[in-house]
Amino acid sequence: MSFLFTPETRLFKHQKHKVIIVGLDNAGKTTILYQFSMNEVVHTSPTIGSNVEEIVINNARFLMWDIGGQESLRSSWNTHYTNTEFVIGAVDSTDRERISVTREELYKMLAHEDLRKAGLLIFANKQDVKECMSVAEISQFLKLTSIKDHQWHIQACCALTGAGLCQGLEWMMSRFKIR
Ligand SMILES: Nc1nc2c(ncn2[C@@H]2O[C@H](COP(=O)(O)OP(=O)(O)OP(=O)(O)O)[C@@H](O)[C@H]2O)c(=O)[nH]1
Ligand SMILES: [Mg+2]
Repeated sequence: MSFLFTPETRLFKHQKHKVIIVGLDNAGKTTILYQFSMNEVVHTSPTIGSNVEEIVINNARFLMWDIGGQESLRSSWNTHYTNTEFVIGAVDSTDRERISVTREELYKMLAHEDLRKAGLLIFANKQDVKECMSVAEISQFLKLTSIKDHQWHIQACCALTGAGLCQGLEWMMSRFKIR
């Protein structure tokens, strides 16, 4: 993945694009964040509150917020929404039991006024696990084709190896170019 990450430059110095990473607990959000920022897998424990990292990709600066996904924390996700340009929704592709909870949280979030203009990148994470849900299944469960008021994209990935993360970011970057 490292080809996307460039040393900090003075270009776009003042432009910081805010990205939030949300999803149910155990989806892999923190693992994704540190793959982006350090290009390695870190040992994680459930996030209480949030982690934030500044990441520079092709001279664009991103402030990426990884927000804890436990049930008791979800009602405060909205305190992070102001000025968010992109939402990364992390889905545990092995978690069939809670895909309907994911859907509920997704639509609650997308209805929020502060995210009206935000793009949505869904990472179907943990694709390394046998018999996980495919991108097509997750798209169907989440009814993604019904989303008309946000630009969205779903990408299969494995945060442990980093597979697919780059492609997701490339889609995100391509959206920035047209805005
Ligand atoms: N097999 C597999 N495990 C993963 C993958 N990504 C993350 N994990 C594991 O899933 C567990 C949870 O990952 P976290 O990144 O802590 O999950 P989180 O979404 O930040 O969870 P909260 O902070 O509780 O909201 C950890 O044991 C990770 O190592 C993946 O792609 N494949
Ligand atoms: Mg976490």
